[in-house]
Amino acid sequence: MSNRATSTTSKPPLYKIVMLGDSGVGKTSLVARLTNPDRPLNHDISATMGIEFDTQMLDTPHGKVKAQIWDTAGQERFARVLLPTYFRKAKGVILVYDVTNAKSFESLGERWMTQLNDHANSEDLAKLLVGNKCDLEGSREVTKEKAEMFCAEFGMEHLETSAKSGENVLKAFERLITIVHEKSLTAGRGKAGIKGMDGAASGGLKLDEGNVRADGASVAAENSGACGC
Ligand SMILES: Nc1nc2c(ncn2[C@@H]2O[C@H](COP(=O)(O)OP(=O)(O)OP(=O)(O)O)[C@@H](O)[C@H]2O)c(=O)[nH]1
Ligand SMILES: [Mg+2]
Repeated sequence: MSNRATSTTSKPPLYKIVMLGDSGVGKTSLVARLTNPDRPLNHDISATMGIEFDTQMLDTPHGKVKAQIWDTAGQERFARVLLPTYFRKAKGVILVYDVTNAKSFESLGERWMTQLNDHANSEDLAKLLVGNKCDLEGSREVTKEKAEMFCAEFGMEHLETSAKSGENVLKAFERLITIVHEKSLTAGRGKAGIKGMDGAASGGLKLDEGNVRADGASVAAENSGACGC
């Protein structure tokens, strides 16, 4: 009885997850669709120039968990500087490509998986591959088979989404957070999550080009203060 009382009143664990992928694949649009499901897609959305994060409560088969979703900049000049901050304490990554843009898919192997391995302990990170813009079937350049071969190589699951129609958007975030939570429970760290962020529902850091140092040093990490993790 007392155990049950404790479990129902305890705070859900909080996990940091990161959106990665080329500029324009729809990372910001996916997060916006998740956090504001009824708002139409904003086609005039501007490229992310730093880091923004939102928190969202999500369901898993093991109860509710809170996801702190870091929406990152796909543009090289921002991403290079910010990568260490993106990956710090992250537990999961959604690798996003655009099903109508073969280059964005090739970038996953050529660029983003390398960055992941360089900056994070890839084995510890839960990963999900997401092919966005599946509403644009007539312009498709990346087949599901190709994406599934990539998943088999790197050991991850695959979903196609549309931030425009909402298809599979909630499912993608719930799937990744379930894998993250299960990894944590298996490792006996179910209550761990990330600490010190409870008060921050959203936040971020915006860079302009003047803030981006050519040597790739993390100006963001020095200046941020946006995150205690
Ligand atoms: N048709 C369609 N368009 C989409 C979809 N998702 C995003 N878009 C459009 O694609 C463009 C780029 O979307 P963003 O969400 O800004 O892309 P991003 O990955 O955040 O880009 P960066 O911030 O530069 O890294 C916008 O014009 C969106 O409206 C989708 O599922 N379907
Ligand atoms: Mg963006």
